[in-house]
Amino acid sequence: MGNLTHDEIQALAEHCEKAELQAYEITKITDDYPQMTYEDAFDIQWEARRRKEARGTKIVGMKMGLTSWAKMAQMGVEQPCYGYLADYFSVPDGGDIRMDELIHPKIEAEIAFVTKAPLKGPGVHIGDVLRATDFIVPAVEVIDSRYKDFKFDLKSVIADNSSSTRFITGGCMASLDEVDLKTLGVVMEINGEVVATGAGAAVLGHPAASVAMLANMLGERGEEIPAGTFIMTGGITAAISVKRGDAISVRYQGLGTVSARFV
Ligand code: OOG
Ligand code: MG
Repeated sequence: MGNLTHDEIQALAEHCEKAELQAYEITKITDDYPQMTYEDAFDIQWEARRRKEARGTKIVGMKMGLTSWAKMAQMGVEQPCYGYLADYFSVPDGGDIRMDELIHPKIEAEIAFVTKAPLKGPGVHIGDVLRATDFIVPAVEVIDSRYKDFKFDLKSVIADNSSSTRFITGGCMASLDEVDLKTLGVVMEINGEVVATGAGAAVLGHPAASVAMLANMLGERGEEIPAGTFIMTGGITAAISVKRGDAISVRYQGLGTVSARFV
């Protein structure tokens, strides 16, 4: 059920997307629209996505967020959310990320899936996801909530495309029988210093559960995950703030290193 009008959805999508494109802070939407529902929040996210596609931007994948206890505790939110990834979010491994295009970025170590068969909820489970997975790759997500001081509630963050802004994909892929995603370890370093460590099971017990949840959440809107979709399953550890000049590198057990520099 939605409580906002069509015009309010349009205006709020423009409001959030402008803050993203021009890198400025806004206050959380529920302050001004306390009656906003989850359906309204997703309508705002999908409207911003539609606006981007209408300008020729390509959607290149999806992400789940707030899928680990570390992240849920850090943000004070107890439910996962999803967002889309646009073509210009993608940064090559070893590349530069421009601080002047962002507000207050943080980095997250994630496992990404690439599918080979469609997944459509409701009722999608881990078994379906494992069967539909082509391969996995390591990824680092850069999040940049448009909300002041990263302070939001779940509805507001959904409307803001779940804080999505940049991502870096590693070049080392694995099939699911080559890795144990529950015990797969990650070590995050900034300027050579270890800042966070974790293992895949932090993400809903198994990162494939995150893909299943995405399929089921999309199913509620009649949408599916098409074959060939790149999906980031959510930060394994808490997100770590970065500043200009930082060199980041995340090591994934058996899957190499993903690195970037904030300039
Ligand atoms: C929301 C996005 C969280 C993740 O991997 O948990 C996210 C936020 O914390 O700003 O991408
Ligand atoms: Mg993330």
